[in-house]
Amino acid sequence: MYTVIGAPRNRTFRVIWMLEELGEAYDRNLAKQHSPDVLEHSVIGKLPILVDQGHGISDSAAILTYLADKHGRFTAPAGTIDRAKQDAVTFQVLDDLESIIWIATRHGFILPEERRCADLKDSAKWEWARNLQGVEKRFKGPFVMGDDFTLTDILLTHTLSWGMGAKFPVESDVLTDYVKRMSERPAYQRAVESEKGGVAAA
Ligand SMILES: N[C@@H](CCC(=O)N[C@@H](CS)C(=O)NCC(=O)O)C(=O)O
Repeated sequence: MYTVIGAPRNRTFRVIWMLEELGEAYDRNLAKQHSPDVLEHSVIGKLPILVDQGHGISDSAAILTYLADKHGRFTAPAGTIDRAKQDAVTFQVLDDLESIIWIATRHGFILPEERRCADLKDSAKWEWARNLQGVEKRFKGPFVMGDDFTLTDILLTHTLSWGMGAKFPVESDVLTDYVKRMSERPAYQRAVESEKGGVAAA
């Protein structure tokens, strides 16, 4: 039984979705960032944390990779060319999309007011739109890496949805259709329900 630490409606969703895809049992601790339960497992205090056998693992992409490798599903095997290509797209999503939306979010309402740059959003939106083109160029379909659903689909779908929610347009029929298809997956829907109730599933 895994434990997922993380209040709802943030990157914790990625971990819940992965566990639902795997059909693995988990319970949830809805602790907030920098709370004692989080700091017990990660000195940087960020969410999410996966606790497995008493060990806390931080960083959503690392957690997804760990779970995929451990269960031998939703990833190309480590040490293969296919895995190197999958990792490259994973880092592209983190570098080119997540970093943009995350900096805009921080400057929107997270940083102390005196540290926020009010005019950053326009530039971030321009860069987001430009970088989406790069993601679309690499998108194979029906999943981002081709025929198989991988952890990179979880990262990409969550990041695109995050952007759409923050009014960062996704002007690509391929990618909007993709997000729609991914969000119709039963495991995604169960993760949404878990987020609403904040209780364990599977
Ligand atoms: N790269 C990390 C980022 C984690 C992160 O920044 N989480 C946010 C919530 S989604 C957080 O805990 N923020 C608190 C902080 O930045 O101190 C991941 O993907 O898990």
